[in-house]
Amino acid sequence: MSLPIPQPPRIPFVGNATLIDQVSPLVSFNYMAKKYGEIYRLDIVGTVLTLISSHELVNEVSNDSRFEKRVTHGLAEVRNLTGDGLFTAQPEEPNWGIAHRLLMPAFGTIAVKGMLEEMRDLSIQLLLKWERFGPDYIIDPSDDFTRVALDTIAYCSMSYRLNSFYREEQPEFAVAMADFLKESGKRANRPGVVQAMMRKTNAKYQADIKFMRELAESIVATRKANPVPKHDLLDTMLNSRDPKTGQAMSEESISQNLLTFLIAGHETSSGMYRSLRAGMMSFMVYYLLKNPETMRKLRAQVDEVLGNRPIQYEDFEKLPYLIAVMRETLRLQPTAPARGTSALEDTTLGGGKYALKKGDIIILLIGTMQRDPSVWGSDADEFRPERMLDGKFEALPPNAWQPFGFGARACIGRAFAWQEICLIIASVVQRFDLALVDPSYTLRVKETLTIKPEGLRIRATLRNTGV
Ligand code: MNH
Repeated sequence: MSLPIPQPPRIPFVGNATLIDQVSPLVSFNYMAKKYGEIYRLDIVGTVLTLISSHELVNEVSNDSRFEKRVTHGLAEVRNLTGDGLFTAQPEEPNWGIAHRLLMPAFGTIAVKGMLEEMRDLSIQLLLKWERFGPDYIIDPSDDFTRVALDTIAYCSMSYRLNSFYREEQPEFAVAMADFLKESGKRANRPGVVQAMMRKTNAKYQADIKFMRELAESIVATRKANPVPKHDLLDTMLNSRDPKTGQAMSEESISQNLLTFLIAGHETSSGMYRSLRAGMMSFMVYYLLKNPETMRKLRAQVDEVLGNRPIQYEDFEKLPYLIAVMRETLRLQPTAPARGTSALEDTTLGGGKYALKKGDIIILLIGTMQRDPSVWGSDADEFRPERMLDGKFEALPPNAWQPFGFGARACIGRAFAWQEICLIIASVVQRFDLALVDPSYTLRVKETLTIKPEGLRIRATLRNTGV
């Protein structure tokens, strides 16, 4: 006999929809996980979600032979732009397999190593900005990290310069993307009749899609007409073949995937376009400034390995403390804090305890899971990179740390993000003394599960090291 899955009381027609905060749904989801436990159900205007948050259940669901990603709700609306591109493809769509097999090597560590100098080009723009504005300038780290992250992916994927550091405002493209994503989320919660009447909103939505599509298509067309010896992701997509079927990617699929790279490394909970990497780097800076002993250890390692020369690929493996800080930051603040999957057949969870039906949608609350005391102990909420040092990290139970998703549909950009963040944070620590503008600044409880440290402001003073 299976146990009933807890569910808050329902209201006619809307079900449990009113329990979800419109600005930060994850705050509500995690609050309910505390109240109802490791598994609970919500009915959102007729769509039933099963939310899980313990390590045991997340580990069980992380199994490609029993569960698979299904693109529903807001993500299904994102298909209006990216179609069956990697991130928004349904598992049975053939273009997913073609793009996945063809692109895996292009996102592997060897290929990403070849992008180091392109990444450095953009990281230097950030370093120079902080240096030239000087120690009195108040930095919004999340803003400048967004500039560097967005420009880096546009440059490395299609050799396109967004030049965010040379403008006050976000590039037009980033604004269109943010508006598109925000509207996609809203559309998912609107009845069709209401949607049809919103003529102005719909026209703006279509215009944003058209603008982004045309930009991507023109970049592809220009490259096709004038082949240049650039080994970027666009080059790979135009010139490689799927090793399994021998097929090339269609031009449409190439455009959709270029746009996918800009979306998939992005978060949707703030109104702005913000990269997951920008969020992660901002949280790293926050934790380093709040934990001076950690900052001291990191600085000592960076100084010892790099001295005053620019970081090289070979240095990354000599900075295990930096890696531990990155892992621990993504544990406490996974910038993609939830993912969805679905049951392939009728099944049970927790050793027969909970019954699931084929097709049931399961939301994995990764942020809560990565603080499960049964894995992380009683200091699970504390920032302690020592627990992530080599050896200890490898000895963790499977899927206890899962900020990049799982299995076939796991993040393809992981090595890319990792290298870029190593490069930027090591260079920042090497070059600057950082300080909080308001030393009493703390992450507000309500915001710990949103994506960026709201209101974080810092100053950067050039160190006297000759770098
Ligand atoms: Mn990324 C999928 C997290 C950076 C491109 N990414 C995922 C998933 C998570 C994730 C979680 C799984 C989503 C799901 O199950 O529905 N990604 C991250 C994080 C960072 C990140 C935490 C940075 C930090 N991702 C990037 C970057 C790129 C990228 C950078 C592109 C260059 N991610 C992807 C793509 C997918 C993905 C593409 C979809 C892969 C697939 O389904 O085949």
